[in-house]
Amino acid sequence: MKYVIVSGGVISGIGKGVLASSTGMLLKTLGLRVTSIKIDPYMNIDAGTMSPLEHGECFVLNDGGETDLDLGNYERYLGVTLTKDHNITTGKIYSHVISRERKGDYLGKTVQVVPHLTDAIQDWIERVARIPVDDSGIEPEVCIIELGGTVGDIESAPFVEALRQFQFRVGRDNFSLIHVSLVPVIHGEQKTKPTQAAIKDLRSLGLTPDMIACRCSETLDDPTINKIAMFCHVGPEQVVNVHDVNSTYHVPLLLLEQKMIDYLSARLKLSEITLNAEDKKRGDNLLARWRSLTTSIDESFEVVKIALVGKYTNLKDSYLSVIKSLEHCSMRCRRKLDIVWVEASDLEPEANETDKSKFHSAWNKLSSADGVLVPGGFGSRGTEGMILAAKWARENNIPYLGVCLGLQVATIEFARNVLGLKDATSAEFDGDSPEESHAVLYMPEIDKEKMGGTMRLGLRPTNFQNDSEWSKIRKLYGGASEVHERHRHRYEVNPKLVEQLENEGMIFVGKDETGERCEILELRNHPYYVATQYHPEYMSKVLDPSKPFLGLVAASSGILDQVLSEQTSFTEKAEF
Ligand SMILES: *[C@@H]1O[C@H](CO)[C@@H](O)[C@H](O)[C@H]1NC(C)=O
Ligand SMILES: *[C@@H]1O[C@H](CO)[C@@H](O)[C@H](O)[C@H]1NC(C)=O
Ligand SMILES: *[C@@H]1O[C@H](CO)[C@@H](O)[C@H](O)[C@H]1NC(C)=O
Ligand SMILES: *[C@@H]1O[C@H](CO)[C@@H](O)[C@H](O)[C@H]1NC(C)=O
Ligand SMILES: *[C@H]1O[C@H](CO)[C@@H](O)[C@H](O)[C@H]1NC(C)=O
Repeated sequence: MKYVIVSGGVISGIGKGVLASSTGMLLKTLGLRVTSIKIDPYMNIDAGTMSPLEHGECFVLNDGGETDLDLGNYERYLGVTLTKDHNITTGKIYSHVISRERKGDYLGKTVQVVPHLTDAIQDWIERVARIPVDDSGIEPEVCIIELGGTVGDIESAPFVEALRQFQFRVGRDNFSLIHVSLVPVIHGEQKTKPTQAAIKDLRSLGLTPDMIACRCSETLDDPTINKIAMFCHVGPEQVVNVHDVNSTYHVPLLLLEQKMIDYLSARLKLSEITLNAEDKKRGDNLLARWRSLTTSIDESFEVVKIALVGKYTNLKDSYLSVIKSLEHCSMRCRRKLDIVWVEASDLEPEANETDKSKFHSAWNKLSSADGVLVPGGFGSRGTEGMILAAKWARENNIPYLGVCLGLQVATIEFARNVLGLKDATSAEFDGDSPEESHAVLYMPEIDKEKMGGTMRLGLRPTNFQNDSEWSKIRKLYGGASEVHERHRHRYEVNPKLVEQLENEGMIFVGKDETGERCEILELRNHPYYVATQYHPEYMSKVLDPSKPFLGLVAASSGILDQVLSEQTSFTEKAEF
């Protein structure tokens, strides 16, 4: 196992995650199997209880783990499936050590940060790195470890110390470190001081950078590179220039141009790993597809405009996977993506009274979009606005995709305006509403009293129903009879209403394995009106976009028929 550590200095939020996943993706093009681990130096044990307002979206894994959105980045770039063990938080590690101490595993010794905590971190890394992350079930050969935060923080100190020891545990040929730094441009001059200071901090903690990746708004000048090399005690070929590019999908090619892989390859003696011809071919194929993808970004000029109707639309991080899925699909459809953010509550009639300009601008944005997306969410604020958006899309033949809450509002809208059940609502929006008005109800098997861990989480199967051959969403899935997607919900469509809804043309084409729980709905006489109870965005990959999203973007671009005819059989999975 070869380990590539990606750490950061100067400030956080300079694209360490993108750099780490791009490096992993490039190593994959050599034919290697790559996995990744994210270290988060915060005390929370998991991200499920963290506010999306503060922390961005909560990402859900196959095994139901709710994690930080960075793990999503790795899944999307590397085409892998990670588990909840692939993120290490300070809280998790401490609680692991403390519970071992309680069990008496340390035989009465004084339990300390060094060596007990640092050993626990190293053991954890070694164990998790070996977990197979793709369909082959083969142990990966390279593990990318992203160390969150910045080196030198109090928070990350135990992890830095653990990594320092780890380089000796695994040996020099098996450990390399990429440090991401920032080169600010002030009055037209590229400043290297922050980078010098960051590298000094790193060295004083016992870690030596193999590569220094410099984030800069512009291309680094040669004198800057030489200066960094000289003051940081590395060769100029070890300074990588990561300037701003058209999109983050261009970063792997930027790194490739700078021969980063050649350097890493020599440094880690990657050529000693024996690969069969098939793996090599898969790597070449991956590189070719990535190249054509980035050209398609540069060459798409026609715009597709998708209205995203949600709440807190000013906090775009809380919809990160949704945005990424839309990006993947628009690249596939060769369109430039324009997301119009519509605050759902601004669509409600009350907004017409309180703030006319917001109300009009929200409706203006909604009605000028090519397609409408209502993503998942919790709580009741803005749901009336989402219901109005679903109605707009249904009545005006505008492509619509509803995810989770988006499926529930579509059902309520249909129940109210087509079935004439004027009081239809969800048990979530109004707890005091009479039971017979519940088009959406609390999942019966779930205990209402406990808040944490009571959701239906993770990968679950959905079966397409008999007589659903006409369904566009089924065709998008290559005519599959069963699909597996990730869930995160507490409420579901009332099964008692299904027959009535279906008689009027809202067909539940996908249900869970019991045949009771509604998973996918689709309108028969509509260009594209699909909603899913699961969250398809969590499994979207750069080179293998999520199908329900692909349908939305293709229908909104007017090329759904073309995409449907190209859709390969489900068994023939995209080669990653
Ligand atoms: C790297 O790891 C391999 C196998 O895990 C081991 O045999 C080798 O000695 C290590 N390299 C060094 C320089 O320690
Ligand atoms: C960025 O995109 C433009 C067109 O949109 C293209 O001409 C240019 O070459 C791209 N730049 C890079 C670095 O790919
Ligand atoms: C908004 O309110 C005005 C009166 O204040 C009313 O004339 C108008 O019809 C309302 N617009 C909509 C779309 O409800
Ligand atoms: C579809 O029909 C077949 C045979 O009629 C039956 O065995 C199967 O259970 C049905 N599947 C579903 C999902 O209803
Ligand atoms: C990662 O997060 C999940 C849930 O968010 C948690 O259950 C798991 O223990 C975490 N893994 C580590 C290694 O901290």
